Amino acid sequence: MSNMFCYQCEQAARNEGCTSIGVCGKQPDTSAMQDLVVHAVKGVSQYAHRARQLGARDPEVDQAMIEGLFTTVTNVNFDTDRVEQVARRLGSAKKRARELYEEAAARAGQTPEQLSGPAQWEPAADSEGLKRQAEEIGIEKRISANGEDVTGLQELIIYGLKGSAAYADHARILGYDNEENLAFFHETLSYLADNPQDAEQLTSTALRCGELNLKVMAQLSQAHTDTYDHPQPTPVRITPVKGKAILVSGHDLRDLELLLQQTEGTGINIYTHSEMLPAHGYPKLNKYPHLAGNYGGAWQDQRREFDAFPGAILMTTNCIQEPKESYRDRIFTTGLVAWPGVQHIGEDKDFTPLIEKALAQPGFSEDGEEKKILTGFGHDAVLGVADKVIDGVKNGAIRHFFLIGGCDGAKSGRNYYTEFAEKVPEDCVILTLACGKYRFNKMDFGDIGGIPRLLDVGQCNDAYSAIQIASALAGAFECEVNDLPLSMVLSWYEQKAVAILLTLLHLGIRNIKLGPSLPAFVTPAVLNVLVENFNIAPISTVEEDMKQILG
Ligand code: SF4
Ligand code: SF3
Repeated sequence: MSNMFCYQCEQAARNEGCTSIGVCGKQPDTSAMQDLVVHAVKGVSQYAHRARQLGARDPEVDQAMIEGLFTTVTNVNFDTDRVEQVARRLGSAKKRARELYEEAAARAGQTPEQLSGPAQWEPAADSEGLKRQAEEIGIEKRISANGEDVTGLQELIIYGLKGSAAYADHARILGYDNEENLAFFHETLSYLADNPQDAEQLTSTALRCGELNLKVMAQLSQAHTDTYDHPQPTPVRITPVKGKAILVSGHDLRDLELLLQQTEGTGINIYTHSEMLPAHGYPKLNKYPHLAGNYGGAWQDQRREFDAFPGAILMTTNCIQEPKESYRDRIFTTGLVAWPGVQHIGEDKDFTPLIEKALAQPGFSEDGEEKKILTGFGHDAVLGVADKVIDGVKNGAIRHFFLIGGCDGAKSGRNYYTEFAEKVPEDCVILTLACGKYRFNKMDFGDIGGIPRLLDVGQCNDAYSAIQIASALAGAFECEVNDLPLSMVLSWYEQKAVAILLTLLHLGIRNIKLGPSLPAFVTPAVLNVLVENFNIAPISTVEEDMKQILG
């Protein structure tokens, strides 16, 4: 057995799995503790699912499950001690869920089931004990017992749930919860706890996770638009403004809002980084005059860019990389993100240490030359000009739509997406979302009859908006989404992308092109099923793919 085994993201070593240290920087101890967290979450859900069926639930149990899953998403938490705390909290949540179940069963006059598997797990007294427990339940153990196909399918489901848990957590932070969605999380985790073997059933459950993710993304979209209004097309400055500065990365709009409030009148300018860019499109965030602009590119460039940033930095979610010494004392984490030794802003969201750090830094000494890009093309904004778009298609001004979206990453093969965007013919429109857009979002694509050729729909979770746009177009043309002049050329990196992919498959979307490489946990047998049913294909060359799409 290797020191660790993880193959949940696109960076998996040799496209097989990381076995001595994560390519992302995850250490074996952290990896083991994360395996244990996933195991513990399953145990919690075995009880919580049964309790729910008898009408009993506890928000703290639900929260522990959601946060447990989110903690193990790629590039979120690298701090073994913190992950251990999460595991221990899940131990308590399991105890609570068990009581809930047993009390509810007693009320209903039933004898509670004696549950086996993860439900039996009790946290060991010390870290070493936890590590030994983790060794017993690692992925490699399951591969030897269940084979690669079944394990891969089980993991596909877990990764989809992890992605959805991240979105559910963002919604929950804004006060949006959904009983039906939580019930599905518990039910599916409880199903996995039974170590299911039927490949067909596992595949259909994975697609049901896609359906769950659609609902969760819809809820998050509503949370965002209810709280911050519908995004509007908004020019965003991408060059610095003279003065003190804080850079905010990740996906959590609430953290950004709180920071904007706490920095009002301090003279500090706030810049968005990576997945925070779409925040500028929301009227109730953009109203703050000190939300000055967007800085840098996607997550994998952060070590160079944070180094050069003359202020303090806040990571609200993934993707964090190992901080360089040069900025280790001016980067902060909050929420579920953590890196050992990096200062963490707790649940009180008192950003004072971050603000003080920013004030002690030099800030930008002068204004950069003014340059702007556009964001804020959520479904409300795009559907607001639907008539124009539909006319454009009918009169031949718009030939085709390309959704070029997804995660960015470090692999050189990702140049494909830059090149693809460059080669999209001038009578075609590009929709984009998530952090993959940084490969091309500073290029000038011009417009077609006043409609910009590049429409930034938002964060990865705004795949919901893209789906709304596609459905509305299909409605207008009285056809299926698959029959629209629309092609999806997607890039994946972490588990939110897995969840979104499952959503698209659940919706029956065919002909997706996926890169830069296919997931290591999708075995050839499983891939065959996906190809047969959905004609999903790995990206090849830009020329070939473009020719195939446009005929
Ligand atoms: Fe490797 Fe990705 Fe797992 Fe990190 S998250 S250890 S890079 S497979
Ligand atoms: Fe990017 Fe990490 Fe996935 Fe929300 S920030 S998309 S990779």
